[in-house]
Amino acid sequence: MMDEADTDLDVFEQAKSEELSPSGLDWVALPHADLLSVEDADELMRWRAASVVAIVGERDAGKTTLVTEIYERFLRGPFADLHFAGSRTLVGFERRCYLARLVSGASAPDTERTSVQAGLRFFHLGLASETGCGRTDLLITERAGESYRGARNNPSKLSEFLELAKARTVVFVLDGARIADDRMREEVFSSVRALIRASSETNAISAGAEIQLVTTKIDLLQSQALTHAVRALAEFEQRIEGTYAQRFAKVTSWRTAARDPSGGMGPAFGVAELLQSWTSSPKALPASAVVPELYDEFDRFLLRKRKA
Ligand SMILES: Nc1nc2c(ncn2[C@@H]2O[C@H](COP(=O)(O)OP(=O)(O)OP(=O)(O)O)[C@@H](O)[C@H]2O)c(=O)[nH]1
Ligand SMILES: [Mg+2]
Repeated sequence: MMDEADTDLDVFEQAKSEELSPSGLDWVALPHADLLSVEDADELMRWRAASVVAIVGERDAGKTTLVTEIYERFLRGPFADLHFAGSRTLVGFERRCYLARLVSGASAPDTERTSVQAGLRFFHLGLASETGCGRTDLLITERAGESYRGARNNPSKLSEFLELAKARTVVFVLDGARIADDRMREEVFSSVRALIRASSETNAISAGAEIQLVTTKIDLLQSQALTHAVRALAEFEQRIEGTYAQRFAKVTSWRTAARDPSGGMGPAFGVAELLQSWTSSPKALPASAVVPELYDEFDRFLLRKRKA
């Protein structure tokens, strides 16, 4: 029997296989499709008018689940009267959806905790209206809740949160699970109140931005025994809306259950309306943006085009 070392080499076959696997130099690098870095997001905004939605909230508040459930809805077809028109972060969405799917083998849907080390990242969503006219691109932030802890008592830290200055919509997420808990409710309110006050005092958020109070996990606040908690939440929302209505373009409140594990509230409860608001709120210039003096007709044409 001929052993392997004695086998003749077929040079023609070898040449053919080299043709099929060209040298590394000819390979085309595909986009990584994971979440975008700040540089990637800036690059995208240079050629597309994207709106930044900053999602701010404590650890475990339900920030990542809220965003990934929007993507999950689009996998099934149009959602919130909008069509999915593409995403530069498909892999990032898929990775974060994995634990919520049956295929993960988990006994209940879950979301992996966002890593503090990853810093600020962006999900990208391209959306088109059902009528087919007009496309909107959203850049939605992903940052670990732990990162915002330090800023509560130290307003000077807010300038490190680039997303606040860039955002046209700033979502302050209130964890419904903690609002349901008599021992934690006041801490949730005072934490969000402190962040909004500090952002307002330091001009960290553009005056043209919309501020949204979004309570997640509303499925955990449905029991009759928790009507006092829901009342306290409504009072908190009214107080914030009253205090900051003149300071920002809009202050609004929302209740969602992006993923009720019992299924009682249906998928993505309250999320469609929220998504629609992100695609239709007024355009805000970043706090730091200064429009230079415009001299010639081309500059003025650009300005008229932006306003149109
Ligand atoms: N009951 C209920 N649980 C939810 C809902 N949405 C999210 N959760 C759960 O809340 C937990 C935290 O969700 P995440 O989305 O990871 O929270 P996060 O704010 O991104 O947390 P960090 O990444 O640590 O900042 C997960 O176990 C989710 O399954 C909901 O609508 N209802
Ligand atoms: Mg997260």
